[in-house]
Amino acid sequence: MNPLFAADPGRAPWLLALLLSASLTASGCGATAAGDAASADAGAEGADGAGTSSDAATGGDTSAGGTGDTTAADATPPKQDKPFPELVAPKLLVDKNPAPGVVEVDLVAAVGKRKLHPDVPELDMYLYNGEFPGPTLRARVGDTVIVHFKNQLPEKTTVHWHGLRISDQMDGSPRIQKPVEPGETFTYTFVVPDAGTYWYHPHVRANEQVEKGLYGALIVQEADNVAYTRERMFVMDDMYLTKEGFGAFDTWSHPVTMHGRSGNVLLVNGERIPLTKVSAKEGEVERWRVVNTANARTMIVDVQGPVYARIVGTDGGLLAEPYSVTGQKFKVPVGARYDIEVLYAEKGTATLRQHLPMAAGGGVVYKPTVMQMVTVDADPSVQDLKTPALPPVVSFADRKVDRTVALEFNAVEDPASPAGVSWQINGKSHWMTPIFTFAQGETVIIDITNKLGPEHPFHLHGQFFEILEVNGVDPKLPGLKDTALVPGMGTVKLRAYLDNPGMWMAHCHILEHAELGMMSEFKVTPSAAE
Ligand SMILES: [Cu+2]
Repeated sequence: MNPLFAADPGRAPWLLALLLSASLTASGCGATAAGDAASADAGAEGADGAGTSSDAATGGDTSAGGTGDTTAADATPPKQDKPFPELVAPKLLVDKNPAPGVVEVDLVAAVGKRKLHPDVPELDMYLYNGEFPGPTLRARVGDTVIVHFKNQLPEKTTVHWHGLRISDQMDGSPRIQKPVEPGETFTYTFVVPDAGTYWYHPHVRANEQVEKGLYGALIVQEADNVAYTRERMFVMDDMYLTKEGFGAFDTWSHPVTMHGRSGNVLLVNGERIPLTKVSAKEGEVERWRVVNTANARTMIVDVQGPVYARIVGTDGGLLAEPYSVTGQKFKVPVGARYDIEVLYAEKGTATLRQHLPMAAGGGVVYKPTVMQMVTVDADPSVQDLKTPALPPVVSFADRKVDRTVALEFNAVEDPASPAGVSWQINGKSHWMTPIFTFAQGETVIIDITNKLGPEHPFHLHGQFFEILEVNGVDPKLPGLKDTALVPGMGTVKLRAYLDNPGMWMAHCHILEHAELGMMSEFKVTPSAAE
C-alpha cells in the first residue's frame, strides 16, 4: 500500500467531526438532530423547522407543474392518453409541447439565493429554473425529450442525464460536448429508452456545481402505469455549511481528498430533514423513488413502521424479482437509485430513515434519523392487502460473456494535483483516450480491484451492468445498474451490457475523486447494422 494512506483513519471519525461542528450543532441542524434518534422522531411531529417540505409540490402538480417563475396553476395540455400517476416530488418541469410522445421543457442554470439553515447566511447557490433541487423532469418510456438549456451561470457547464442510455452527443460529457459558456444555450434532444428513476446534474467542476444546488430528478414512467396509489420522490443530499456559507471548495484536506466532501446538513427535496409529515391510508401502496445526489456520502436507509417494503426497482428500472427490505437497512451509493414499494398494512406511523455513522467507544455506531414520517390512517373498508401487478422485465441472464477486463483503483502522491494526490484508474488520472474499446452488443465482465481504504461508487455512462460479486460473494443486489459501490480494499465483479455505441465516461461518482483524476473513458464502436 502507498504509505501515504497506510494510516488513513477511515470514513466515520471524520464524519463525526463534521457533524458535531460547533455552531451548527447548537441550533440542531438536520444532521445533528440525527445524532439523537428519539428527538428526531419526536421532532418530526411538529417539524416547522423543516420548512415547507415536499408537500408544497403535491397540490395540482401531479400531471401539470410549475417552473421557477410560474406556479402550479399552469395547465399542461391534455396530451397524455394515460395520465401520469399521482406524484409527490419537487416541482415538475412544465411540458410546453402539446404533441403526444414529446416532452419539451426549458431549463435555465443561474445563480440564486436560498436560506437553508438558521445559523448560515443566505447561500449563493446555483439553481435550475430558480428551484432547489432542480425541477423534476417526467416523461414516459419512448418519449422524445427536448430540453432547451440556457447557461446563466458565471462559468461554463453541461447537463448530464445520469443513467439514460442515450446518444453520447447528448450525454453532457465535456469530452464530447463543448461546455455551454455563460449566456449560451444548448438543446438536448433524446428518446428515453428505459423506464426508471434517473437524475440530472452538470459534468463540469461537478464537485462544486452539484454541491451548490445543480441537480434534479428525472422520472421515466412505464408504458402502462403501475397501479400504485401514488409515487413519492426523495432526492437525498448533504451539504457542508459553515457560519459563512458553503464550506470552502478549494481546501483539499486529507479527509476530503480521501473520502470526498461529506456534508453536515442533511437535505431531502431541498429541505432540511425531517420533511413535514404526510398521511396515507391503510391498504394504500406507494412507490418511493430515492436517489442519492450527495458529493460523497453513501446513504444507509430503511423504512420502518406497519408496512411491507420491497425494492421493486433500481438504476435501470423495475426488477424481475422484487425483494423485501421490510425493517432492513440498505445502502444507496452516490448516484444510485432505488424504487421502494411501501404497502401500508395497518394504522400507525411509517418512516423513511437514514442511518448516520457516529464514533462511539472507539468504534462506530449508526444512528437513525427520520427523513419522512407518514401517518397511516385506518381504513375499515380494506379487506385484504395487495400490491399492484408489475410488468415483465427483460432478462439479460442468458447473454454469453464475450470478454473480461480489469479495472484497478488507486491513488498516488502527485505534486501537480491541487490536493498533492491524484486518484487513478489503471495507473492513470483523467484518461482522455479510451481505456477499452468494445464492440456494440458485447457482454463484458469487469473485474474491479480497489487498492486503498476509501470506497468508490463506480459509474459507467450510457450502459447498464449487473453486480455479480462484491468481495467474491453475490451481494444480492439484483437488477440493471449504472453505479456500483466498490468497498475499500475490496473487489467487485460486474457483467456489463455494452449496447450503446459512443464514448462513455467511466468514473468514480465521489465528485472530489473524479475531480482529482478518477475518470476514464470506454469506447463502444457501433455494430455494422448501425
Ligand atoms: Cu472514488
